[in-house]
Amino acid sequence: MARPSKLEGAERAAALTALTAAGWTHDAKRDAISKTYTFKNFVEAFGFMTKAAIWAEKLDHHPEWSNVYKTVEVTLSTHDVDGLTELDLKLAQKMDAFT
Ligand code: HBI
Repeated sequence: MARPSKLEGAERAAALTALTAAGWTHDAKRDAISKTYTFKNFVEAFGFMTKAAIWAEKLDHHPEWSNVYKTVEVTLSTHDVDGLTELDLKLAQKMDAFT
């Protein structure tokens, strides 16, 4: 699957506004977005990761993430273009939709 191009200009600004409102933070240096999710317990956290993994496979777009007990730290960026693309937005939206 061809990688989309990096988000630029107004589209990028609008995306970052929406993501920030949803609790994501932007790392300008890496041009990546990160968010920490906290769940009721480990099983809930792992269930989230399972659902996200299915979407990552569907999108052929994978998170950088770590899990400690009921917390999942997620970072999204498109490695092939070293920055944010619409795939990062899509996966972030999917993750937020099932939390
Ligand atoms: N996931 N986040 C992210 N970024 C990529 O560039 C990427 C990926 N998953 C699979 C993938 N690229 C493949 O298309 C190959 O480019 C590795």
